[in-house]
Amino acid sequence: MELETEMILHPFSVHLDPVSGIMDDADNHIERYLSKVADIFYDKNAADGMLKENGDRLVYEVYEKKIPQRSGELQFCSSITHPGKIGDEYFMTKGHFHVRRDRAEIYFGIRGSGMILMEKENGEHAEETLSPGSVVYVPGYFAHRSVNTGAEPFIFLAVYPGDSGHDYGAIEVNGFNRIVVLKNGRPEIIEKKNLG
Ligand code: M6P
Ligand code: ZN
Repeated sequence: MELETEMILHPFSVHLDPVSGIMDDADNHIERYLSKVADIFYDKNAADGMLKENGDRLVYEVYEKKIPQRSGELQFCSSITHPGKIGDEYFMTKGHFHVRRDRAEIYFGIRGSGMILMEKENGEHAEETLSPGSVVYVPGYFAHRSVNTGAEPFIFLAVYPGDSGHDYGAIEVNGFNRIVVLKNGRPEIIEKKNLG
């Protein structure tokens, strides 16, 4: 019984600034710079060129609370993907599967606008736009990546089961099958296999 009581968290609240995306009292602040995520963009020369000409850039950041990684609890974080492009491809997150593949995730849009790319291991895919006030449901088994298609920071709250875990392995090797680029003045989803 002692152990069970210890496992019960004390209720708490945090403040998530809707303009900056900063979560007060976060336990973790993850910052992903272009130099560390350059490989996720399809135009490697454009990424290299940008690094050489403009130096490093913050592509996205995440503020999260430290919640026990067990079923029953909920992980949550604020996600801020900055505006920018590598060549014609928008700034985006690395993307991941959940270690426990069946675990779902909810995104609640706070600022800016973007697209959530989702892909299953069998190739099935879906894309949803996310903007302030909208909610995207990412079912289990879908890898998910967020893309900032706007001119301001793309900020949302993410909530997912405590024991989901992040699996980057397959994504790091193969990436996603689709990318989001600026074409004819608007975001367009392109199949990577159709790129020249
Ligand atoms: C969202 C959530 C987080 C994730 C973050 C960054 O906020 O899905 O769990 O960590 O995006 O994405 P990634 O981990 O793929 O780099
Ligand atoms: Zn996730």
